[in-house]
Amino acid sequence: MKRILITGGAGFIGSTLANFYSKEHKVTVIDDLSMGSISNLDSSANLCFIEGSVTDRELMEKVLSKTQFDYIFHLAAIASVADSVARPLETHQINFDSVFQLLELVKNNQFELKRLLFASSAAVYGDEPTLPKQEESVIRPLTPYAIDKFAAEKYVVDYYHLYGVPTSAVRFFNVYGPKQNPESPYSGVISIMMDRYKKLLNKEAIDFTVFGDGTQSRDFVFIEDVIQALDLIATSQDSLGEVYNIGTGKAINLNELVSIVDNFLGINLPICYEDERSGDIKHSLADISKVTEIGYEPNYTVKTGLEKYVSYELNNLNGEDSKK
Ligand code: UD2
Repeated sequence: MKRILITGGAGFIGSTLANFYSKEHKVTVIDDLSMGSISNLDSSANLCFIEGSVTDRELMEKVLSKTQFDYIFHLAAIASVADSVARPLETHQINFDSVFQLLELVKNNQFELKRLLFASSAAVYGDEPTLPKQEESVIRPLTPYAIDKFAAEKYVVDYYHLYGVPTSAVRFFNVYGPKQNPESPYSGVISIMMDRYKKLLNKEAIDFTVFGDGTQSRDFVFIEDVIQALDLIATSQDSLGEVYNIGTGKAINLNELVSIVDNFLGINLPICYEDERSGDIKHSLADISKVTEIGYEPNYTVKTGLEKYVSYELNNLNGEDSKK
């Protein structure tokens, strides 16, 4: 039984990872519940939840000096680019300082650790247009969020090369799936779209706002494939001190997304087209050859992933109805 620490473990990706590992392993989750929710976590005797911030040095020191972990996934972050532009200093403390502090605490306290895995972002590539993005492509971080992710990622891999702390980093492309929070206008576009479909099925008058003409494309990767990639990277020896793109290697535009779900449900989601968002990039696509070399293979196309996600949401809707 492995001992696993997941920071940000009540959020979308973190909670899915925590639920996956807690079936067979001991999982500790630290989360300040700023975006995540305890209800995302399965109730399991293997799961221990600590409410707190990764910036709280005393708390982190206590946790890391008490238990020797096998794996640490550092997913806690303020994931909103817009928030980082509005509050660069505050978000820097969470998106960068907490990582640096964690590295030091791990170096001094964790002696059995097999891997510390840090979640970075495709945001580090910025608006340089060459596609697909390879890990060695031009890095052009354009926002405090992207700068912090890139700097933190560099420290993470350097701690392996300089001090032998076993680390890896991943750059998430556009992850989607159940439990993604649609509350902010800057939440993942698929979570917002799904929210609008649910409202439409509940006969609420809504439309889905598309910024631009809907031809912008992204490499949308289903959460289950992300979990597969994280587990492979954490347990591979070849990934020590390395950074990996996590995507599918295929891109799709927003209009196509809507037509997949429209066809699946046999309804038409009303779309309201508005001006393009400033700072939006037109296209994004991952080259996933590096992670493929250690055995990753996406199991979901965007169509099969979306259909699974929609089916999950429909089951939940029916569950809510039958409770009424
Ligand atoms: C993703 C990340 C962001 C950053 C960025 C780096 C998410 C949620 N965001 O932003 O953190 O890493 O990549 O490039 O993963 N859109 C709409 N309607 C909506 C919401 C969004 O049309 O209600 C558009 C949006 O303007 C954009 C596209 O959908 O063109 C995708 O938006 P997103 O926020 O899901 O993801 P992205 O790639 O802009």
